[in-house]
Amino acid sequence: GKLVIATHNPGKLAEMKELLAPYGIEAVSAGELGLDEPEETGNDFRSNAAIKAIAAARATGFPSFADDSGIVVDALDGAPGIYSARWAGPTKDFNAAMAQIERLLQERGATTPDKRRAHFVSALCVAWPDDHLEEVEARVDGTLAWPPRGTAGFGYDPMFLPDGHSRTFGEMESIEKHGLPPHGLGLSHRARAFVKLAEICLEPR
Ligand code: ITT
Repeated sequence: GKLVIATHNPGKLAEMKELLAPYGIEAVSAGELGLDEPEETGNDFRSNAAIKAIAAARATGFPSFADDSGIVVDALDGAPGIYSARWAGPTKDFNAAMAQIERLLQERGATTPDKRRAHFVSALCVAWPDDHLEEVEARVDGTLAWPPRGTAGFGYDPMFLPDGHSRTFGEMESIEKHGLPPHGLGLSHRARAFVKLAEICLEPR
C-alpha cells in the first residue's frame, strides 16, 4: 500500500527511504505532496512525531510515517534536544549550530570525552487515517568530536562519534550509519527505532 513520509528534511527522507526499501512499500514524502508543516508544539520527541504523522494521515487519507529526532548533550542539560532543528535557525546552518554546541562545551570546560557525552534520539510514529497510532523510540550513545569530521549524512552527524566506532556519522556511508548488514543491525537512533517499528507493523517482501 501507499505510505506518506511526513518529513520536509531531505537528509531524513533519504534515510527513511533506505530503511523502508526492503519492505516494498510505495512511499511519497510530505514535501513532494506539498503538505503544510504542522507546528511542533509537543514537549518531547514522541508527541512531536505523533503531531506530524497524524497531520499527514488526516490531510492525505494514507498511513503516514514521521520521525522526530535530535541530539541530547549531557553537559548542556539535554540541549538542544527537541530544539535541534531550531538551533540551526531559518537558514538551517548546522555548522553554526555545531559551533554553538562546541562554544558552550568549552565554556563548561568539557574538554575530555567523558564530559562530552551525547546521544541522538529518534521517535517514530505511524498514524493511520482512522487515528490508530504505533510509536517507538530509540537512541544511540556517543561523544562529541571537534572539529567536525566528514561530509556524509546531515545535521549534527560530523560531530557525533558513536560508541565503539572511530569515525563520526559524517564519515560513514549511510549503510554503516544505519548498521545494515554487513555492518550489523541497527546503529543509528533512527535505524534502531525503525527495527522496533518493523517488528510491530511491517512485513518484508
Ligand atoms: P521534519 O520535522 O520535517 O521531519 P526537521 O529537521 O524539522 O524535519 P526534527 O524537528 O525532528 O526534524 O529535527 C531533528 C533535527 O535533529 C534535525 O534537523 C537534525 O539537525 C538533528 N538530527 C536528527 N537526526 C539526526 C541524524 O541522524 N544525524 C544528524 N542530525 C540529526
